[in-house]
Amino acid sequence: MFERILQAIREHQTIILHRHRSPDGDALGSQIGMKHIILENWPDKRVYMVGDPAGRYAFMRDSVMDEVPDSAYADALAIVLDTSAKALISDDRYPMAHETARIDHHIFVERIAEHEVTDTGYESCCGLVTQFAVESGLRVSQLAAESLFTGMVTDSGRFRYDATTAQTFRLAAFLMQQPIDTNALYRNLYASDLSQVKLKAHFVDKIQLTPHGAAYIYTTLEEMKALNADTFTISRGMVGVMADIKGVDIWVNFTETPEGVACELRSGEQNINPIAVKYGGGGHAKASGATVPDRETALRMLADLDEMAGAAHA
Ligand SMILES: [Mn+2]
Repeated sequence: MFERILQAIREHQTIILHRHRSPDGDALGSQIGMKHIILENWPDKRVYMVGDPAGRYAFMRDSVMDEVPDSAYADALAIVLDTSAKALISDDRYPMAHETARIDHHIFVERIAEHEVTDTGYESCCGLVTQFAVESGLRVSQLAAESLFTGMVTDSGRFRYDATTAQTFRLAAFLMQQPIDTNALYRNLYASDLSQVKLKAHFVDKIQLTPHGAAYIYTTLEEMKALNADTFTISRGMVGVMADIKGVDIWVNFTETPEGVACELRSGEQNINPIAVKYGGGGHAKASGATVPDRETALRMLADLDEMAGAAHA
């Protein structure tokens, strides 16, 4: 499945790795993992990682991005990882590359590159990159294994989400042949400061229900200013406080930002992706996101989610 990408890597001396903006563990893990797979097997190639900073995943080793001049693209292969749409790619210079490739596990939105491997059967892009290494008979260094394992853990919700399959565990087992300090990893990923625990308590208190039992939280720009927190911490970071509530299958976190209202949609059973797509977003069947222009639009999305929750009960 990866023959064309493997060939493209062989044919290029410079490889530039892209992924989506506001990177999560899977975006960074696949980027760092791919970099170190290439360097382990072709030590004389130049491999660069580009994009916005690692943020809360800065604990990951080698997660600092490279400064790459435009001129580096001329002879390069650009590989876009873990990204479903062009607009989401961090560092939009990838079309300047001599050749382009993409590896992704999101629901297909549009073609991005010349050589594409997209497969929603994988819980994470890191799983796909691991499969690439296994299938191609490539050596995987300890750092690559640790990075890829991190992305598998974060995108599978600690091996809990539906997308977790026998294949997930088979590839995780392959990576675990290298020494990976899972205690340190899980502490870095899931231990919270007391202030974060208190922030969660505040958001638990804000949970509301629609008539048909969809849960939601709405945070205004004024509240955001008072909280002095970034959008990611609130939008992605707090949507989880609504998970695992009995009788609630659909939940959404609305966060006002200067650019619009960030919407994080989640579900336990239903496919909420079409509603995210209807409002210009995307993602997965049970975890999607969108940014809508204003509160009125956000409330229309909430009405759609409420209707879906109602139809499920009927
Ligand atoms: Mn991913």
